[in-house]
Amino acid sequence: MSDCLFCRIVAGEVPATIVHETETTTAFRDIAPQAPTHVVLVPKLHSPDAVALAAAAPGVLADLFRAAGEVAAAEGVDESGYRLLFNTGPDAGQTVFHAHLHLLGGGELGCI
Ligand code: DGP
Repeated sequence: MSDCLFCRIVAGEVPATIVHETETTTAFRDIAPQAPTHVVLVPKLHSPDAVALAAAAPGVLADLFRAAGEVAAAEGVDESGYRLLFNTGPDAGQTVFHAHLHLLGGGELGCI
């Protein structure tokens, strides 16, 4: 989708600091980090949110979690711990309507 920001990052049309890439997933640093390590993992396939992605392509959703584990290890937060979350819909604070998994870590995170 040409008007989707994350599709444009995946396509290399919008610059981002890519930290990891697989056949189905691109991971890049969040532009407004909420933790010392804050990486956003997106499926290359456009889907508006995680639930829609689960319905359309569950294997790609699983790939996102697999890639998250690889990013956590590469970022050195796999032992200390990290948070994975999907904001789903406006009330949850979702601002980009292309499914994306936040990986937050690098320090103690507040409880939710
Ligand atoms: P959410 O609020 O869950 O929709 O998360 C969207 C995230 O995307 C938010 O944490 C900020 C990040 N973001 C928005 N625009 C850009 C951008 O142009 N580049 C990068 N790297 N991150 C972005």
